Amino acid sequence: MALAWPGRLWAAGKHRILPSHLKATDLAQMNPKSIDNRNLAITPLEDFGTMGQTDLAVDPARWRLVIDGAVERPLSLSLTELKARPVLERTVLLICPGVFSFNARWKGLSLGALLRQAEPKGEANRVTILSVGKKWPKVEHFFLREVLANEVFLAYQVNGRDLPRKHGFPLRVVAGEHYGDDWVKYVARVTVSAKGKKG
Ligand SMILES: Nc1nc2c(c(=O)[nH]1)N[C@H]1C(S)=C(S)[C@@H](COP(=O)(O)O)O[C@H]1N2
Ligand SMILES: [Mo]
Repeated sequence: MALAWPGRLWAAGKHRILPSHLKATDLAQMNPKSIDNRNLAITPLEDFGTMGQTDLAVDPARWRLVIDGAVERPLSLSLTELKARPVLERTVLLICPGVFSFNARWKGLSLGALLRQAEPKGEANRVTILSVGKKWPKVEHFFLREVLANEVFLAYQVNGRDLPRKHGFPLRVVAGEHYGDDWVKYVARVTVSAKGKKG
């Protein structure tokens, strides 16, 4: 047992390790940058909340993940190709601020490794992730450095099941240091660029 005093919040760098008696679904008021979920139980799938788009139908046989922008070698990969890559599996807490939270086991792959394969150009420092939907895709920006460090990755399974449609089938962002808003569902495209600032 790591916790000698039940209920005490220990400092782990800037992240407080939350005690195991806290329920992952009661943490919607917390800031993901300040907490550590290592002692929390996994939330069952039926207790997950959803936010925003929940009903996009993606045909996995036609879907591709495109990597483009400031890279030497743009990539286009099928779901089968992505699932053949080394697996990245982590328990990460999602917080939709003030609305819901849940702790899940996400299984997928390293976007950082994909980007290394695509070879970002020297000046590149930003990664933009877009969802499917030609007219109004969801668009979120990350630092290249956090993607290369696997702080941001891509998941095709949650709690041992293929990602349900409402949670972004076939592929979504997992970004434990970010609020849920940045966890793009129905990912289609990753564009690398060089910008002075995030956003
Ligand atoms: N494509 C897309 N991704 C999205 C959204 C959306 O509306 N469209 N909503 C975001 C928000 S605000 C949150 S909190 C999380 C919620 O993920 P969930 O619906 O799987 O719980 O998805 C994020 N990703
Ligand atoms: Mo959200």
